[in-house]
Amino acid sequence: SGDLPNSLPRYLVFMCDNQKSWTYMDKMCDGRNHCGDCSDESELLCPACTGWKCVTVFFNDCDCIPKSRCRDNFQDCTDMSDEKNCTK
Ligand SMILES: [Ca+2]
Ligand SMILES: [Ca+2]
Repeated sequence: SGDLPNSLPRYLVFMCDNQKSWTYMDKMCDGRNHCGDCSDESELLCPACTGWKCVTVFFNDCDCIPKSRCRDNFQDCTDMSDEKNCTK
C-alpha cells in the first residue's frame, strides 16, 4: 500500500479503517492482513471464519487461520490452540 495512484479506479480499492492504508478489493477477506489493522479482514465485511479462530502470533495474520495450519507442528496462535485444540 502507500499513496493511492490517481489512475486507479476506486471500485478496485478498499480503504482501510485507518484511512491511510489501502489495498485491492480482491485482497479483502483472503485471511491475510493487508491493512495492518486487519480492517480488510473485518468480521463485519467478510464471511464467517471457516478455519480456526484465535489470537495469532504473526503480523500477516488476523484472527482466523486456515484449517491447513491446524496441527502442522508450527505455532500460529498465541495460546497454541491451533496445535492443541484445532481439528482439521
Ligand atoms: Ca486481506
Ligand atoms: Ca499451526
